[in-house]
Amino acid sequence: MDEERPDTGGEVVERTRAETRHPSMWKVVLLNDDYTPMEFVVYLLETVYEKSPAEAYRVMMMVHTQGRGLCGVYPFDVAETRVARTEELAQGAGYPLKAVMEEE
Ligand code: TYC
Repeated sequence: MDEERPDTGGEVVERTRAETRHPSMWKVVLLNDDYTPMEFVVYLLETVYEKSPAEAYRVMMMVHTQGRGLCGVYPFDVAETRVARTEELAQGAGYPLKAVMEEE
């Protein structure tokens, strides 16, 4: 018999253990390139990622100097939407800017 699912003789057994699993969170990480203007990256961080001007500048400089920087941590759908919006705006402006999602 399967130990995980004891034979209950057809009875429905209620689970009493609290459900402790929760949906994973996703990091949105912005990547550096040589072409996207710094002002555009700051604008994007302010509008798409709701950063203050100072925080947007800090994240932009982190990406510029370290190659990558954290924009935020979100549920999957929110992260996906922000990455898509980032690439839409960048592509529309003719810049190669990329953002990626990483599961926490
Ligand atoms: N490295 C770019 C430049 O010198 C600026 C930049 C910053 C580009 C952050 C992308 O995610 C980025 N113009």
